[in-house]
Amino acid sequence: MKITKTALALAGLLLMIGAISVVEAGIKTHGEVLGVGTDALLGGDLTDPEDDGLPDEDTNYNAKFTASDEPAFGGGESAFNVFDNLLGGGNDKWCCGPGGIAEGEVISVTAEFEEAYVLSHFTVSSANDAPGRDPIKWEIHGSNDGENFTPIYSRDGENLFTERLQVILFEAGKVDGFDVQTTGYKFFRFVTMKTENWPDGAYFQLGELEYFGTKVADATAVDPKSKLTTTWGSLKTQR
Ligand SMILES: [Ca+2]
Ligand SMILES: [Ca+2]
Ligand SMILES: [Ca+2]
Ligand SMILES: [Ca+2]
Repeated sequence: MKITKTALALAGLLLMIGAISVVEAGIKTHGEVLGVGTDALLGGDLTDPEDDGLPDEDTNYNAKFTASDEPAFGGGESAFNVFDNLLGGGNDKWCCGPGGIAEGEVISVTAEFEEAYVLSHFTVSSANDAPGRDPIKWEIHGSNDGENFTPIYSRDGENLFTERLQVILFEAGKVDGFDVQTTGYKFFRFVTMKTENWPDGAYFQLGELEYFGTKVADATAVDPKSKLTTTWGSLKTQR
């Protein structure tokens, strides 16, 4: 009887541990849908805390931007439209890549800040048309020299977007694969490796990116592990 009771208690304990594990695992998500359209954006992100950046020119932004393709605001579906605080077609989005994404090729856009920030959360938004152009394999990287980049979050799977112009929030510690950050970075890069259309047409589009974080006092601090991780150079040579 005593053994049975002990066994039952043990079984109960194991069930409890199992249930807690499931609950803990359940907390981790692939991101939280905030809604659809410009109004669903959080606003005031690090690239433009005042939300006063001009939608079609590089004025009033608090970061320097670079991109692997179409590095401009406005004048077309240019790369920096992912920072213009707007969700819509045309000059509100970045489309459509240099004729699509070939195998081993990447499409990237980078925001450089004067000081380092520890990334706490970010939003990624789909653009207005074909879901097949949405990034399905993509990563957020951080760097302090613009050359050595450390992956912060990697996504490779089914399309997360269920609607057009949809805003999805990724919070450190709450999203599977996006741990609470301890290293600050001056550069944040969004890299797309694959869309659903790949390899047939393989066009790409993205509506908006928002980065949020806390300023680091020592901006020169570089995580030594970053030297062991993927660099832009090695990504390029894989082409
Ligand atoms: Ca501004
Ligand atoms: Ca913004
Ligand atoms: Ca624009
Ligand atoms: Ca935009």
